[in-house]
Amino acid sequence: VLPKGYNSIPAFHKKLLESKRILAVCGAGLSAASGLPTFRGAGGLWRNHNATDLATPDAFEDDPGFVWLFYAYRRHMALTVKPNPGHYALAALAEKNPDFLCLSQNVDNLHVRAKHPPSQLRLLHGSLFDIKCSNTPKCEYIERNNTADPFCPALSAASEDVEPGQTLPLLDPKHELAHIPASELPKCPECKTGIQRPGVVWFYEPLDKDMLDEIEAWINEDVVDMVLVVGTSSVVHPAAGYAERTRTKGKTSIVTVNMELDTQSKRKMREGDFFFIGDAAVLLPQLLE
Ligand code: BJW
Repeated sequence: VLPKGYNSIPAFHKKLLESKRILAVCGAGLSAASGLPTFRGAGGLWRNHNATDLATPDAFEDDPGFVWLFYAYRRHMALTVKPNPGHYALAALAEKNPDFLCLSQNVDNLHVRAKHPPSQLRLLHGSLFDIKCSNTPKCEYIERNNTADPFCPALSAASEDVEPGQTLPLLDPKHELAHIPASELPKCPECKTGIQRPGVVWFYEPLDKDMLDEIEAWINEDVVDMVLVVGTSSVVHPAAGYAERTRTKGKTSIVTVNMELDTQSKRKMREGDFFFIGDAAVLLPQLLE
């Protein structure tokens, strides 16, 4: 049974006015209205591969050229689209409330482009525009905000523009791709042995320890009055655990904004929680105005 008033905007506004410390945990659904696909569900296939299967160190080791094409295409797309009203609403909340911290799993740089204050934003899974060395953590090379598009000549197929209504050959699984050998990918300028790779966090890789410590300290500093869980399937850890872990003696209100109300979320909801079903780009401006 859903709590009474779980989707009441006036009741939410009352709680928001009373809330001092607010945490947000965002996922791919926030950027969906900007035109970027999510990971799971219908949009999560890339050339017949599950996007999540390509986001692993093993996939990169097996075929760095192919995995790089996936990331080079996502870099190109992220540069092509714009932040949406949902990103701007979160950035405006951060400007208004210094006690608001936004944790985002998104690597698309759209929070940054919406001018979200950096001190109130933590990019849990890194950024498509950071470049690391594949010898990480042994080699600590990192280059921030590299927006080269194409990233290197061998990856130019990912940055082609096509006429509206046409499919980019790269995205058509029937179109065979030439194998890109590792020798055609840029080498790390520091250790000179590894190849460069996207500065994102793949499965089984640790998140940045200092960032995790900072988040932990923020959560433990005082009661968190509200957690906004926006456009995420909440299956990937540690991101998926923050909302429930932040609850203190029933005081914390967990507010979910998602296209779908799934059974697990239904089960977890308590009195005082909210669930708004719909597009985060439409709902967040209404909720946070
Ligand atoms: C809309 C919408 C609209 C659509 N409006 N909504 C504890 C328990 C169990 C497992 C683990 C655990 N701790 C660690 C693990 C292992 C693993 C993990 O979590 N596995 C689970 C899948 C079981 N975690 C890790 O490996 C992490 N590392 C780690 O913890 O290291 C230490 C360690 C390792 C191993 C064991 C134990 C400890 C690293 C996780 C890195 C995840 N990386 C990726 C790729 C990043 C790079 C890239 O972008 O390519 O991150 S995977 C992918 O999933 C990506 C996303 O950020 C992440 C989350 O996806 P997200 O954002 O939720 O997207 P979707 O598509 O799943 O959902 C979209 C949602 O939006 C849906 O709900 C839609 O309905 C909704 N929606 N349109 C509003 N318009």
